[in-house]
Amino acid sequence: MGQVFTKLFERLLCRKELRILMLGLDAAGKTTVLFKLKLGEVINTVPTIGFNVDTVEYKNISFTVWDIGGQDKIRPLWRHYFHGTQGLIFVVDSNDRNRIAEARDELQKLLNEDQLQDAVLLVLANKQDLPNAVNVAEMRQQLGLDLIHQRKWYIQSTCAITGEGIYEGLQWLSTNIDSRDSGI
Ligand SMILES: Nc1nc2c(ncn2[C@@H]2O[C@H](COP(=O)(O)OP(=O)(O)OP(=O)(O)O)[C@@H](O)[C@H]2O)c(=O)[nH]1
Ligand SMILES: [Mg+2]
Repeated sequence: MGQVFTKLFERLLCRKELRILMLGLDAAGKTTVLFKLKLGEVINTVPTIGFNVDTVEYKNISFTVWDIGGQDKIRPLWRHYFHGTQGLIFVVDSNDRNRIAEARDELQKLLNEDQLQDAVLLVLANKQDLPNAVNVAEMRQQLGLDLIHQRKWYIQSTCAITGEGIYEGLQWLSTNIDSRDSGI
């Protein structure tokens, strides 16, 4: 009951709370994105075994971001975090040309998940600072994004180290998730 009132109150104040799930292959840069958003600085990351969760305030929106480790052995754990997801951020290492096909396969699996049917999709083509990085147009094609018609999606080029592009991504999420769908 208390929670219902809190949500009503937040709605009256036009505050939004969004649940965001951030996934992608290991070493794509997810944790770097999260730390950059939270602290505004780059922290040396170690591979995530399990998850990090943090709340990021941007404009009048509170993003609860779940960052789950991407190593192949722990990918089966991803599904435990699907419930209630309004926005999926899928991070890809644009410099890791050999694993773009693997990233595409994992993304396709996610898009087929029942619990993620209502989630909008933001792809971060990360590590754009590296000279061998695949550009956004190529990434979009290689991930098969143009074949997605049933959901809102967007691809943003980013460099998690400098933070370039990350806020543009949040901005897109904030305007494309209809918070009325979150229900009270
Ligand atoms: N050059 C460059 N390096 C990056 C960028 N983003 C992340 N990295 C580096 O890539 C490595 C992996 O980054 P993480 O953020 O730990 O990757 P992750 O996706 O959280 O990996 P898992 O936790 O194993 O799933 C680290 O050494 C980061 O410093 C980027 O935009 N550019
Ligand atoms: Mg990590």
